[in-house]
Amino acid sequence: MKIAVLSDLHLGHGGRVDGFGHDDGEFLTFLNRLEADHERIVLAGDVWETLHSKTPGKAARELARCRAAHPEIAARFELPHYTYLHGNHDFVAANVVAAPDMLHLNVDGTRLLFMHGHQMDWVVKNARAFSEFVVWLGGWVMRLGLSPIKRLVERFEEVLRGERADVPEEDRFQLASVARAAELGADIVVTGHTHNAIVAEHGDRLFMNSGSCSEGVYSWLSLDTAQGRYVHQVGI
Ligand SMILES: [Mn+2]
Repeated sequence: MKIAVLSDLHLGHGGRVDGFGHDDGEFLTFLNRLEADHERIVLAGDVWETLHSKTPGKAARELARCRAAHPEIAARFELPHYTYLHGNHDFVAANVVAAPDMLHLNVDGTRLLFMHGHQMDWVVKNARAFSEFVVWLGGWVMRLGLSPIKRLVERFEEVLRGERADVPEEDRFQLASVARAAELGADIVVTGHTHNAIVAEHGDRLFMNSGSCSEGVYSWLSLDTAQGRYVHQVGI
């Protein structure tokens, strides 16, 4: 089976705080190509940016607003080709559209585990209200056009998560994901969340991160269980 994975689109309500950064029509063309070549497309969380309202705590209303700002993409994601898992920026989708936080698949003898990845992020796990507040502040940083501050905060978050892109065996986020895969009996664990695309072997298990399909970059994963081909792709 061929499965494509996209995450961290951060589709917003339009304007300056919308980090999606793709033309909707062009993005639909990209989705057409993915659909033609993959039997299933997993949307691995942070699809919608529901934490960037002007005043905090309006996630459900914000989800509706984001969907209204990108109506064709919202409709496309409803099709049976797609499986939507929620992330921490669209946590509210768990309640509003019953988006689960994990997907297990067992195909061609390979056991796959998909999840956004906030489950392995201690800041989100232990201080969700605080992390949502930081994201909300980030919305104002974007509104005010302070991108160096945004990059600084992102770097700080990478350090908190213990990411080590250069040394997978010391990357705490990857290790926690692989440990979760071992617990749940999966051979391959697929996440998003960090916005850092990676395919890394950890013993007999494989860690994959789809990166972020936002800010004009087409970052995605292609999993071919029949061929045993698991790759990160950039571009249409
Ligand atoms: Mn996330």
